[in-house]
Amino acid sequence: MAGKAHRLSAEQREQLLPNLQAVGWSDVEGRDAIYKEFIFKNFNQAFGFMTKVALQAEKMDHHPEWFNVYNKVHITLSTHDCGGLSERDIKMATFIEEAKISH
Ligand code: H2B
Repeated sequence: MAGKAHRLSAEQREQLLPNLQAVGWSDVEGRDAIYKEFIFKNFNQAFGFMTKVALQAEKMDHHPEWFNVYNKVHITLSTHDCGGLSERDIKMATFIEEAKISH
């Protein structure tokens, strides 16, 4: 992804984070990151979702921290390059919400 990542400003946080909190993303304690747990019908659904997210992550050069067992996918988003939340995490979370709807 082009350009250097910057931590979200207070104004950006006020504007952007409530939308994600409303659909189940929460703040990670002790870290500038967001987290959500997804549950699917089975492993095929979960892995299909993960495949979509993985391809997008490669395109964006922005990768989730995630954990999967069977039908559960736990995702943490943060930008390592700037040590916290950036616009890249908001874009990724938004993509993830869209990818989930079609699964
Ligand atoms: N993913 C995330 N989540 N944060 C980053 O800062 C990041 C990344 N940086 N994927 C990218 C890769 C960087 O390490 C490479 C070298 O572009």
